[in-house]
Amino acid sequence: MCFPGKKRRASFVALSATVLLALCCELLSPWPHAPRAAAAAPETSAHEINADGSSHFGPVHAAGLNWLHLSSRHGDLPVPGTSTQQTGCIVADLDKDGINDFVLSFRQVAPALVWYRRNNAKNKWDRYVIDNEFLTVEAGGAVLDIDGDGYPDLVFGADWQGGDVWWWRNPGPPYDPNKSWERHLIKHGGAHQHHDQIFGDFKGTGKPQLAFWNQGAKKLFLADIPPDPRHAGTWPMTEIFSGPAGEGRGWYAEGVAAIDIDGDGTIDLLAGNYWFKHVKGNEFKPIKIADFGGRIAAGKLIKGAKYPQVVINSGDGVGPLKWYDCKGDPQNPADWIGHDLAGRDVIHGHSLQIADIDGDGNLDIFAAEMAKWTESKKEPDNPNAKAWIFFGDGKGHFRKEEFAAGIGFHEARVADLTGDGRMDILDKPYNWDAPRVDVWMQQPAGK
Ligand SMILES: [Ca+2]
Ligand SMILES: [Ca+2]
Ligand SMILES: [Ca+2]
Ligand SMILES: [Ca+2]
Repeated sequence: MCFPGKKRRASFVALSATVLLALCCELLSPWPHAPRAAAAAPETSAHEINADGSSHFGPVHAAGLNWLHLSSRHGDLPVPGTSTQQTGCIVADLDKDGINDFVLSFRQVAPALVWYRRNNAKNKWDRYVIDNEFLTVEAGGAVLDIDGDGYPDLVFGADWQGGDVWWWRNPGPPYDPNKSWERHLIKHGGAHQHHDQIFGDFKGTGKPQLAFWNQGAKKLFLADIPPDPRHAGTWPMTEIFSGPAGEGRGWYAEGVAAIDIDGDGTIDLLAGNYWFKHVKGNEFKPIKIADFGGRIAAGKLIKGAKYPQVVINSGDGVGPLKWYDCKGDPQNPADWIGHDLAGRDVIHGHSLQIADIDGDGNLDIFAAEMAKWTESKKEPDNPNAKAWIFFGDGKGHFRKEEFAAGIGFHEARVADLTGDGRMDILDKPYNWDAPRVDVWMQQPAGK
């Protein structure tokens, strides 16, 4: 706002004039100054405030709600690392203190995984390493207490450069910020790339299985957790689907979710543009929901509906953002009716979350675009990338509100990161302005 017409800059330089002007912007802001996670931002994190708000830190009004925008760019959170390719982002209460923490993954240089441990007493996050080594970790990731010791463990897979899928054992407290967790193999070698995993008891065995895409094989696998997983080696796995799943030409199938779609009381797997009805054993019937696949999420967007609704965003491609409703037979693809949300194609819509963001009791949809994905280019591919919240009324109507423009979103998460019951937004861009991590902490109304 203080720099109308100024183009977004890839790097933030420590010009004293910029620091001074940015400080003036802060002082002239009508917002009260809220306490920051870091009292004094280092000089190198001086920022410019652009007309599109892309680097507007501190208290912001967005999508009709009040947020405190914190960023590693502003010294509010520790910098994730040195990798400029940030892949996965997972929210979980890893230390079981009742407040969510989050995990980021990388694929360019070590470390492979870090977690941000919430320290509410100090209103900040501390960065802990999960794996200090270099691994080419892909986007996705899943959380489950795999070894049954009470602490949630983590799963991620290798990208196009590797055939492994790993799990890391949460050691439990006391945590050492520099000590890597035990890493174990779920899948070793074979076809490369594993973008998206999810746990669920899709076979009705009483114990969750791991469903994951293996893009290099163009297949969806289901793996059983072996007894004594710390000493068992790789997991037994079965292919449950093969072929395209709504991806654009030249792209790959992706996206997983889990919900009881047909209301029979058992959890169902959703992947790409399908849901999968369990037949028996390792046999599943794929049922097409949409023409386009990508990021997929599901929930009761319509209160009292017989079946939950499904939302699909464009993921690693360009396509529609639609929610799908079934009033007939969920096993009949023709009974799934799509309704457009964005009013245009969404460009690399790699963020999609369903949550009651404003706390009115009705589920809302958060969806956002990437600003940059081409690694060889310096300038963003999609400089005016948008993030939206679609506020639901619980009856199938959505009010579209812009949340951000000009900020790269990738694998953004909506979760209460502070334990105050209000939904916050977590974003780590893929390679836009990376390394970087941002949090928008939702503030009480009227503040
Ligand atoms: Ca925690
Ligand atoms: Ca565990
Ligand atoms: Ca709501
Ligand atoms: Ca919160």
